[in-house]
Amino acid sequence: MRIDILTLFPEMFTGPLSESMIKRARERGLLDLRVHDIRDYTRDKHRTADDRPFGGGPGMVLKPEPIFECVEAAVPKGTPLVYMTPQGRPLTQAKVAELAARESFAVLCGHYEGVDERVREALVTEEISIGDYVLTGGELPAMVLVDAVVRLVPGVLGDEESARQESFAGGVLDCPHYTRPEVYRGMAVPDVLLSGHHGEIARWRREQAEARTRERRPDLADQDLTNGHS
Ligand code: 4GX
Repeated sequence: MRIDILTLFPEMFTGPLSESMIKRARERGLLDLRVHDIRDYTRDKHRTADDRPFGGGPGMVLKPEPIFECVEAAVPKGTPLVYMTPQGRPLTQAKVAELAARESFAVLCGHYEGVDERVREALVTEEISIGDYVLTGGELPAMVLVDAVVRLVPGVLGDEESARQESFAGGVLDCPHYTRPEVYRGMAVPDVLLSGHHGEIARWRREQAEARTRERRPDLADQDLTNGHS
């Protein structure tokens, strides 16, 4: 899978996307991640990427020219371009799965008050929000999106993890987990997990997951995406 990132702050991506799972995916050739500095596509001597809004008001707006030129020079023709913004559709695991099934996409990270509307009209194919709160830029949202998508690319996770992730896709939260010791600071592991009765253990986990979902995420519980399974 190829992912192109367009940003004014390319250094932000070096840490998080060069560790752990994403690092291994890149090393193994499963992920071709390319980060482009929008400022490299400016043509004036001050490398100006933003300007004041027409009509007045606070803040700055990303200029169209460097973004158009970056897309045209660095991203293959026809590649979908996602714009990260609080005005976008809320990100869901279903959307993550849809993106993971594509061979490539690009992500534009806005800053300041956003991008010139002509970029959205002419270049952006979909707008995605990672939640109802306001960050300083689209870089962290882009990293969240890439991380969620890349872990669904075949071969990135081991078998165990791949099986586990189906649980949330089914709309139910995870059950509690325990490891040794059996008692820690007076807190004991539930007996059923030590019983060796696999049927009872599976039932306990399912009940715990359902109770948590009802209590913490009644919105998910009501959706019932499981179609009667699990
Ligand atoms: N989920 N941000 C975008 C620039 C901006 C400002 C105003 C459009 C209008 C965010 C989020 C997010 C911060 C990214 C502001 N763009 N992105 N940026 N929440 O908060 O995706």
